Amino acid sequence: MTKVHIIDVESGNLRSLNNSIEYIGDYEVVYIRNRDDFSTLDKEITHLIFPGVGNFGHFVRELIKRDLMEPVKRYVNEGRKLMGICVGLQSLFSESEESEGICGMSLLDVKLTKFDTSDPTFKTRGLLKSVPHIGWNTVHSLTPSKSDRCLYGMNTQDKYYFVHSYAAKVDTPRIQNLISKAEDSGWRFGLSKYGSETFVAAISKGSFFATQFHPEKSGVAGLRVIKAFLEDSADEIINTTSSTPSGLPSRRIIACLDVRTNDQGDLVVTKGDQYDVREKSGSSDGSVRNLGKPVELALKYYEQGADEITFLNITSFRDSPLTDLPMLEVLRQAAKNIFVPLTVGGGIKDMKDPVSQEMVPALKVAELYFASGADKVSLGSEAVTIAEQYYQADKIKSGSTAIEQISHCFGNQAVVISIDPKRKFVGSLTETSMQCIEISDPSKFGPNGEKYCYYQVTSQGGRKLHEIGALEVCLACEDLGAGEILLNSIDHDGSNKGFNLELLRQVKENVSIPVIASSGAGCPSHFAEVFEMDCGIDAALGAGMFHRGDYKVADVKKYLLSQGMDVRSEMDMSI
Ligand code: 1PR
Repeated sequence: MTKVHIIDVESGNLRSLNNSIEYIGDYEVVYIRNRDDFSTLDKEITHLIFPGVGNFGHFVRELIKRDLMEPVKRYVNEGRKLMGICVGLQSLFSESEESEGICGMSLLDVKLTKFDTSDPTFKTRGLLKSVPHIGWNTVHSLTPSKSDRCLYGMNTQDKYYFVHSYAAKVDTPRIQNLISKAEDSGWRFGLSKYGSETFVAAISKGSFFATQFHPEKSGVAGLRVIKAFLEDSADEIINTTSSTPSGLPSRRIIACLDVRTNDQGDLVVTKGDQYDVREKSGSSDGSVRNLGKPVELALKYYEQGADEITFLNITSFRDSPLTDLPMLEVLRQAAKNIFVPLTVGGGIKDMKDPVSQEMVPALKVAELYFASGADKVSLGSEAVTIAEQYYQADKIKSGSTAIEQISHCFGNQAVVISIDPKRKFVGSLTETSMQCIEISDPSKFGPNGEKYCYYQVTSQGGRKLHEIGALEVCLACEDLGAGEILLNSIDHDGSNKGFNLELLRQVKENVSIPVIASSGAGCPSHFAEVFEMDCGIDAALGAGMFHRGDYKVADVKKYLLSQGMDVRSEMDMSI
C-alpha cells in the first residue's frame, strides 16, 4: 500500500482529505505532526500534502511551534513532491495582511491581501462584496510554461470550492512580475476571479503544487486533482480554452438535514412546520416525523449535486454533544463518501461535561465536530447569548466568546451563525430600538394595522424569545468573527411558500459576510427568486422539498440553468 504523508498541525478538518485519498485508491495516510516525525519518516516520504485552514498567523505559529518550517522548506527545495492546500498554499508566500509581522516560508515574495468588500463589480449594483469568498469558482487561466508540467488534472471547465478572505492578488507588481517571467522561471499559475479581483488559485513548479481551493471539498473535480498528484500525472492534457470569467461564484444549493432522536431512540432526519416536528394526523399522530436516515439522505443529495450539506442536531440544546456520539458518527460516516463541505450545528457552546462535571469550552466542542469531518460549525442559541452580551458590553470584544475563539483557531469561514427569527409587528419606530422594516403593502400590515416589523430572535429551537432582532444579532456576530449566516425564518419554515425575501434583504444589505437563505423553499423557482433579488445572496438551502422527494437538488440546478444562472453541475461522477 502506498503511503501518503500529511502535515497535521491539528487545526481543521483533515478527515475529509484523508477520506478522499482513501477513496481514490489503495493509499495509507501517515500524519506528520512535528519535526521528530518528519526526521523519522523523511526517507519514506514520496508524496507530502500540506493542508491548512484558518488564520495565516495561527497556522504559521503552529508550524514554528512544531519546528516544521525548516524541514518543509528544505523538502520543497530538494524538488520533492508536495501539494499545498488553502492556508498551506498561503504559508508558502512571504506574508499576509491577516497577520501582520508573521513571516511565511517566502518561496514567493508576495504579500496576501484581503478581498475588497467595496469591489466596484458589486458596488455599482449598490451591494457589498461578500467576504470571505465562499463557493464554487473556476480557475480560468492557466499560464503556459516551457516546463512540461501542467496543473495536475485541473480543468478550466470545472468548478472548485474556495473559502478564504485573503489571497495573492495579481494587481500587485510582485505577482505581475512573477507571472510575466513564468515562461522562463518554470512557475505556473492558475488564476481565478472574485468580483473584479483576480488572484492566484493554484501554483506549480517542478514537483511542487498548491491550490487556494480545497480539492478534497470540490466534488469529483477535486478528487481528480488529488488523484493526478498522487499518480504523478502532472503533465496530463488539460483544457486551456477558458471562457471569460464572470468573477461570481456559482449559486450554492445546500441540502439541510434536521436530525434528532425519535421516540424509538433512532437518529432520524425530521422536518417540522414552523419548528414543530411531530406528526399531526394518521396512525403516527404525535410522533417525531421520520423522513429518513441522515447518512443515506446526505449521500443521496451529494450525488444529486448538492454544493454543501448541513446537519443540524435540533435537540442538542438538551443533549450534550459531548455524549452525543451518534451525531459524531453521522459526520464520520458522511465524510467518507461526500466530498463537498459539511456543516454541523447544535449544542455548540461552553458546557459542563455531563460525566466529569468539568467545564468544556465551545472551542473543544467544535474541535470534536471538526475532527469528525465537519468543515464548518453552526452556532444557534449560543450566538444569541453572545450578541446580547456584546451589546451589554457596549460592543467591546472580550476575546473569550465561542465565535471569537473558534474563528481565531479555525478561521472565520468555519463559523456559521444559525438564526431562528419570528416576525414581530411594531406600531411606531419609537416602540423599539431594533432596526425596523417599513411594510409598504397595506395587505401585509400587522393585525392592528402596524406598518413596521422587525424579526425577533428565538433560541432553543424557537422556544425562547429574546429582546433582540435578527439584524442586530447578525451585525454583532459578524463583528466578532462569524464567517457566514444561515438565516432561517420560523414564519416561513416548512411552508413551501418561498423564502422570506423581506428578512433576507434586510440582513444581507447590512452585512458583508455571506448569507444563506433558509426556510420556505417549495420548488425550484423559489431559489431563482432569492438569487434574482439582487441583494447579494448566492446560497440557498432546502429541506422538506428534498426530503419528501418533491424535487431533487438536480431539478433546482436545471431550473436555475434554464434561467441563465450559473450553477455547478457534475455530470460525470467517475474519477
Ligand atoms: O441552538 O446551537 O443548539 O442549534 C440548534 C439548531 O437546530 C439551530 O440551527 C436551529 O435552527 C435548529 N433547530 C432547532 N429546532 C429546530 C426545529 O425545527 N424544531 N430546526 C431546528 C431549524 C431550520 C432549517 C430548516 C429550514 C428549511 N430548522 O434547518 O431546515 O427552515 O426548511 P424548509 O426548506 O423545509 O422550509 P443550537
